[in-house]
Amino acid sequence: MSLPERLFFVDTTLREGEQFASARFTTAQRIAIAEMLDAFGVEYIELTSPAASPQSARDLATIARRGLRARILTHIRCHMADARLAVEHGAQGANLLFATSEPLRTVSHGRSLSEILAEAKRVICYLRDHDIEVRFSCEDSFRTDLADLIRIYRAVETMGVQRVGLADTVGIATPRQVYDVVRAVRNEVQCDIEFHGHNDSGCAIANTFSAYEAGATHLDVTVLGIGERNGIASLSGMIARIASIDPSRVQRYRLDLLPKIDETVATMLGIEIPFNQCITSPTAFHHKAGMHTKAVLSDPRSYEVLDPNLFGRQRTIAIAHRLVGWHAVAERARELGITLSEAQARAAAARIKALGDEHDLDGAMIDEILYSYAE
Ligand code: AKG
Repeated sequence: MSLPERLFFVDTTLREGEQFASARFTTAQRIAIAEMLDAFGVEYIELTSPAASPQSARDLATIARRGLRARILTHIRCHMADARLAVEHGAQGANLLFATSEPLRTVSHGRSLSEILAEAKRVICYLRDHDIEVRFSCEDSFRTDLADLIRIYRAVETMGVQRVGLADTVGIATPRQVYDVVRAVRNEVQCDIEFHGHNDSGCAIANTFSAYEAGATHLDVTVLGIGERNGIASLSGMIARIASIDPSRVQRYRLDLLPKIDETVATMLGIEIPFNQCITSPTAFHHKAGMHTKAVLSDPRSYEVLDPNLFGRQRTIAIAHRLVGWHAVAERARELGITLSEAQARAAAARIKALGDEHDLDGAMIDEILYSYAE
């Protein structure tokens, strides 16, 4: 499968991620996160609006002045007041949003499409006059009428935006729907397309990937997928998704930094890296069942679509449990310098299985059993 060449990560850990339940990054933490993401190679770092709080405004200015390679964006409402703050605080780009779905228009601002476009024109022209890269996003795109979306995106393109954004704000979209909507927008505008997908129904990574396949160029991610409610697509998840199909698409990033980035942010948040996090979970490259360990010992590609070495990780083979297979037992014996015949390895595996039925096991117990066969 060949994947589109244009691929830009918009990391929004310092905006969407700050909306995660336990997030309250200090200035030093915000700088550390921005620097790690920059070293990793994300093309954009999105920061909380300077209108959100005084410290957010100061931190935007501080990070924008640091001379990072990544472009520093701020995420703002489509208001002149917010746009002025973005310019004053040195943002290089503004990610504008306006609620366009019927449910959000009703509870949020009550404006008509024509009023939305009139306001968008004022703000976009002001930002472009100040040489700010502009993206305009329809909040809750997937509950917005497709004809409305297209009308808005065509209009904002003529106003000079660099890209339009599609946001699955409530995590309701399916991968096929995302593909179809992005495709429809792709056919109507020439500018770049950004996608932002929430994980309420478990599709954030699949939807973001579907958007990419359909022509979205800019993919929103956060470290660990943190964000409002249960978050959006994670940086590690999107790297895993793309690398498992075509590693060349992500070879320009410092993939070996991913574990440190995830660990650092998890520590700042006071959480563990989730067990099901792609690439960086402690068990992401851990093999247990006998059938799996036998195959992986002979050729890791049998049960690994990603090479752990690419990410500075190592595979681990579990043997202290009742699902163990004799190949894994024989391999551990070899590591200990013990030569076992096949019959001995099978007998040792049978012993481990029987003990594993009775109680928990640990590595030291297994090694003791193996040494007993060596005598
Ligand atoms: C959302 O709609 O969930 C957002 O966080 C905003 C996304 C965007 O600006 O595209």
